[in-house]
Amino acid sequence: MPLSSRWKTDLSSFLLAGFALLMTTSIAPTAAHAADATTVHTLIIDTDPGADDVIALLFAMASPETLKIQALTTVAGNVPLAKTSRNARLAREWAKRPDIPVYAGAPRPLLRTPIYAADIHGSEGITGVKVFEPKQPLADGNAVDYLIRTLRAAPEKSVTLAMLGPETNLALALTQAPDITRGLRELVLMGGAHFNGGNITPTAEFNVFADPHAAEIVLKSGVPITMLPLDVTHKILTSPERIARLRGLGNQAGKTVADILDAYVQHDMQYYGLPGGPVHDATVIAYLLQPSLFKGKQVNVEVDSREGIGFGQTVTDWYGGLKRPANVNWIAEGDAQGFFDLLTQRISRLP
Ligand SMILES: [Ca+2]
Repeated sequence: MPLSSRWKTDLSSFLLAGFALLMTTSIAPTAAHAADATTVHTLIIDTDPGADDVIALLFAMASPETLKIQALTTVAGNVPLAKTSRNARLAREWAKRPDIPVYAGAPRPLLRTPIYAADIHGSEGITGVKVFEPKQPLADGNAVDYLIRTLRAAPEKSVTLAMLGPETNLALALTQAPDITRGLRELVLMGGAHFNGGNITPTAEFNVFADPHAAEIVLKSGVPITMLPLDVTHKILTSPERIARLRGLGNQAGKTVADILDAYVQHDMQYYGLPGGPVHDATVIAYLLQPSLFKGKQVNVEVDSREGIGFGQTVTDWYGGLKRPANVNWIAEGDAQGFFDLLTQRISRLP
């Protein structure tokens, strides 16, 4: 190798090393992004309804003073995309929020074979209630394009993205337009499992397992991330009294949520031997509304995206043994009664 080209190689290695160092440094969030109870969020909700998604969406749409919802974006997950999109529109209709557009996004994961969860959420994706075709259609255009366009136009660090399904839409947006991280304030996502173990394999949680490659892209994005994993959602369980309070509100939404929960929690109570069922995605909304209900820790989280027994596992370095930069505020504890009090109070506002 001539001297000049060797020098060039050394220079590019040096530059690459510098870039890698910069990237590593930028992964660490600048601060714990736990918002306080009065924080107003400009919010996009990415979702795959899903019984618990529908409850989360009603919860969020009933909180307009805190959550300025710009759009719902849908993704294939619990059921195929046409049904998750229909269910998001149903939730919008039930909450009487025609002002919120619904954009359909990715119909399948990045690389893996699509999987669904009809055994938990029913073939229509919502348990315990009759589904129908809502009046208001989808918004024109694709959710991925919507995310890119909106985040590019947004002021720096202004948009919170709540993610309630597989993370395919944001992964596609980040791949096509890496600059969109600038517009993001925080990602708050339901996903992953560490202390609890998985719910789709012994180690993997459904949202991450349904698209591990997308989760890997999102976790490496450098955007501040809060994750609500099974570790916390399996501690916030329904009880007959908690469901009865929702049913007793006297409005249609309270009855709908109670009907969905009565059917939805049966599988998990039986399978895990729990005294009640988790309402996974709704914890994301509770965290946005009242973060003091939750406790977590800044840790390094990586995804096993190799097909094998650990496929889709979130490898959560709770004790910091790997000495890698923290990229996630990992929520491990939550106030179950506080969660159900807040949910019930907000659902009472709906028709
Ligand atoms: Ca979901």
